[in-house]
Amino acid sequence: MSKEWFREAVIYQIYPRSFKDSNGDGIGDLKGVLEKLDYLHELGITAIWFSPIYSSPNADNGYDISDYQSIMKEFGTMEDFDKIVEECRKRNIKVIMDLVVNHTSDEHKWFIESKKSRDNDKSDYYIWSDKKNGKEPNNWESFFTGSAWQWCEERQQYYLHLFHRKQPDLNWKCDKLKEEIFSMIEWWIKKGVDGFRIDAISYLEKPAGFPDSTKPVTHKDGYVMDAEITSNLPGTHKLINEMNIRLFSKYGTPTVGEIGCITPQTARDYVLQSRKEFDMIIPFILPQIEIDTWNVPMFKKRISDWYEALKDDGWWAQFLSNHDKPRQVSLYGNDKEYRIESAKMLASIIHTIPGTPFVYQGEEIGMTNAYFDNIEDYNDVDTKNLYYKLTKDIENKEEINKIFDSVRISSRDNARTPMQWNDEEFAGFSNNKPWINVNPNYKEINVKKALEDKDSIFYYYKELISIRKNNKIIVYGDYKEIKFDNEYVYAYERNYEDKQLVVINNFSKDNTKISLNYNIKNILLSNYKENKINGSEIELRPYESIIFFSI
Ligand code: TEU
Ligand code: CA
Repeated sequence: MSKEWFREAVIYQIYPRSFKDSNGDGIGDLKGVLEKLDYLHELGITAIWFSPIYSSPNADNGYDISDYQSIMKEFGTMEDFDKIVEECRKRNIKVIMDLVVNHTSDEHKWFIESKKSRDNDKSDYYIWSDKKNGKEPNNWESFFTGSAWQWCEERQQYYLHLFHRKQPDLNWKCDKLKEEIFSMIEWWIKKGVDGFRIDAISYLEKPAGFPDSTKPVTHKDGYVMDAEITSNLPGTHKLINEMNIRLFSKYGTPTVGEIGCITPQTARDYVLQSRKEFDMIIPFILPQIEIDTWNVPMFKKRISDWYEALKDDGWWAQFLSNHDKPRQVSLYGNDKEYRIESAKMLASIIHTIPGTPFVYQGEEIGMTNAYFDNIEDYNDVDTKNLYYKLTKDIENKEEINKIFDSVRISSRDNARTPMQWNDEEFAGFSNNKPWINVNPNYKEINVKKALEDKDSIFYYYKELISIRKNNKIIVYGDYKEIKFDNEYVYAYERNYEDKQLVVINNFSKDNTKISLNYNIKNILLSNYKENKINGSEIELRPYESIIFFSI
């Protein structure tokens, strides 16, 4: 495996809208990020990935881009961005941009032109189709519910939108469009960005003739959610390969592709180095859909399966949180009694299994799900559309509450509440009411408090990041799961050169005893002050995690 900075890195994701507001309009911005670079430097991260900061009408919080080469006005100016790059350089922090090229906003000038007629200059920049039997061309459902097709009066045709109706899909079969996107990417590379996280990139090519999905209809509106039908088609791989050769390899710019609908086997096509596509991918190891059904054995198995499939020549991102998922401590840990222990244990795992760890803002202080009481307090299009679709014809209050509970547990807003900087009003995020409410637990959970307490989750992350930097075994070592009778114990070896690292985690709030066939030579880190080790027997307490060298 070649030694590359992106494998050794720890990447911190900023969701700019919710990170820090510098001018009191309630919306996070780039000057706010500048204020906090020292904080990130203190944590020790190697790179920042910015969720989209381009001009956007915000139908999907910046993932609907109306101009790729300007900054969203709420976030600041291009000068602010250049200043961030400059200040990051001084602190040895790299800058990774989110690249959203499956779709644009319907307010992008290309779309405004394209929709005018069937024969304008940009008429084939998007995916247009006539009516079929007086209706949409097929039964595809958009990711955000409802038909994936939107009727356009002006052009008297439908356009395709796999996501929101304000996010029309680009037509990658059009060479002129492709060249425009490629030169836009080149422009950013020349501007000095160090890498790209590439959004929803497995859907570039759509199947010829737009066939109906044959999956069963699950809702009375008749549309079918079938991400597979537009995923991973040969033309998509061909385009990514071309992007790699003409841009990313040429300039040495690492990429991480966000791929939905993937198995460890199909992932190989995206990340084996010989394929020349991506340097790493974001696999949905435990995707949102499994919120209700995930369990520890499945968690362990996924990690082994991915490792086995990609270990020879591929690489991937490791994360449990991002802006589309619930907070990790709420989902996989225990955000009440054992919030601190379980947040630290989850961090131990992500930072010591193979792959590059991604930290989502606020995770390093153990921020939890939002648990708002009213649907009106949620902002996310996905959450709202789903709630209104599911409750549409239901009158029974109890049933509605049940639906609300399930929707709010998976809501993307859980991760989008403002960063909790201190215990002042609005959590120090802003001096005005933020665009989305602050999590009510900000007085208890905030950065100021974390920085004052040397046992905080923050310092545990800092230590993990530094351990990873100083021990190549964590980056390049082989991985092997260690099996115990107790399914809640998740343990593994990492082996590299003449060293062996062992990590043991108790994924449960119950104590348990295990007997171990390893010498404990040197404990690197644990989330408990003293471990209960007696000869070869270890008693693990709730969410206990121990990282040690055995050779
Ligand atoms: O998410 C992409 C996304 O959600 C799908 O590709 C995912 O694979 C699928 O739902 C799994 O079934 C990205 C962004 O992270 C998200 O915030 C945006 O809303 C979305 O793209 C559209 O740009
Ligand atoms: Ca602001």
